[in-house]
Parts: sequence; structure tokens; C-alpha cells
Amino acid sequence: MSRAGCWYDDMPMVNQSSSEAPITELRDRGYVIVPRFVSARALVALNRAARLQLTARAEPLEFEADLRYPGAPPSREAAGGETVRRLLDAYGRDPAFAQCGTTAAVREWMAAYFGERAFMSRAHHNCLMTKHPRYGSLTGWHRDIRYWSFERENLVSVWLALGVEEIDNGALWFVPGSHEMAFDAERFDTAKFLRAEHADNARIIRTAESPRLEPGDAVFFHCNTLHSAGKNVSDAVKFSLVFTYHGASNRPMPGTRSASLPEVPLECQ
Ligand SMILES: O=C(O)CCC(=O)C(=O)O
Repeated sequence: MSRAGCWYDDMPMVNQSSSEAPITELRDRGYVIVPRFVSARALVALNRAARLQLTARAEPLEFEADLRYPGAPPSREAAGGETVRRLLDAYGRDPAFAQCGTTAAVREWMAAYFGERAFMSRAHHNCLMTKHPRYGSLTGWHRDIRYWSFERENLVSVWLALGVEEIDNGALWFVPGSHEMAFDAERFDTAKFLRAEHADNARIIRTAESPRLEPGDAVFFHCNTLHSAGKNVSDAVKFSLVFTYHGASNRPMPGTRSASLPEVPLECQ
């Protein structure tokens, strides 16, 4: 694992050469963990904002009951039906989140990865993800490209753990190298989840890893990396901040959800 600089200030950025190793790992494996990507001070601010936001329950929200993933309440009227899954538009929700998603370390990381100026999309992810005990659902194997319509399948998400993430509280699982794998359409269901019962898929899934994340660690992952996440069987809500980026030359397709909101250029302040 590599250290690539500190997200959201108070520790100096490390130089460019030391961020080459994680970028290479991201290219090779489709994901990379960057330990302690945010400073301790920033983490306190982000956690405070996250809890205030969940308490306030300000729109736009996405509910577990709306998605109906395995383990979710069957409707908003059912027990646990008001369980929030995503607090959407993290960028517009709290200045701490916005600063976090656009800070110099992210800008430099993405410019180095894409080889050009990068943009944050506000159209998907761009959220505070919560996973609740009891009513939080599990997420099947998928590629995030299912959410996107861009000229090229080349986007990178940054998933920041605001607390510990481990198997018991619904941590992410990744299939290393899966961003480069080619699949026939029939390997996925109509919602673009990988058919876990398919023998070849099952063989791939057996190679998956679930890295434990410490508070402040980030996972950078490619939009074609297969990943999933389990249920939260702990007794505390898990909070993660998630943003997605693409290079300036990779434009969202006109008329799609990906083009539905103004993007955020990562630029020097
Ligand atoms: O936390 C989870 O359940 C996984 C979320 C995820 O993979 C996604 O939103 O694309």
C-alpha cells in the first residue's frame, strides 16, 4: 500500500514521484488503498458534518427502500423504510465535503492519472453513503460504469472511509484486475449486476478482496472494477464520502443523466 498525500489540507502534499506507485497500482489492479488520505483534523470536521447531515435528513436523499437491494425494507412504509442509503449531492451539502472533493491532492492525483485536467461529476456518487445496521442492504457485484454515460469508460471514484470499514460493517469487496476483463452481456443481469450463479463469474468472485479501511483511508477505483459490499452487522452506522472524476476530454453523453448537472472543474484556488 502506498501513501499519496493528504486530502483536505493540514499536512503537506507529498511530491509527484511518490504518488506514481499508487497510480500504477490503480492502473494495474483497478483499485488502490491510500492510507490516511485525509488529515486527522479534516476527519473530525467531516465526521461532524456527516452526523449533522444524517440527523437533519435534508433532501436530496436516497432510501434503502427505493433501491430494494437484498436486505432493504420492502417499502418506505415498512419497518426501517425511512433508512437513508445516500445523502446525495455531498458537494452542495456542506463546504467541508466540497473542499474535500476538490482539494489540491485530489486535483493532482486525477491530473496525473488522466494526464489532463479533471472534473468531478455531480450526477452520481457525489454523496455521503451510509450503511445502517439492520436495514442497510448488501450491494451485488457490479461495475460503476452502469451509472454512467461518457464518451469513454474511464472514470475514477474516490471512496473515503470516515470510520473503520471492515467486513462486519459492510465494507467493499473488489476483484483485482477486473477493470480490464471483458464480459459478454449475459454475464450480467438486466440491472447490470454480475450473475453470481454463473460458474465463470463465481470463479472470478472467489478472487475478491475486502481491504479493511481505517478512518481517513481512501480507496481509488476504476469505473469498470467489479465490486460489492455486504450488510452492516455491527451496531453503528458506517459513513463514507464518495466522489467520481474524469478527464476533461472525456465528456458526458448529451441528454443522459451523466450530463444532467454542471460539473466541477478541479482547478487551483
Ligand atoms: O456500500 C455499498 O453497499 C456499496 C455501494 C456501491 O458499490 C455503489 O454505490 O456503487
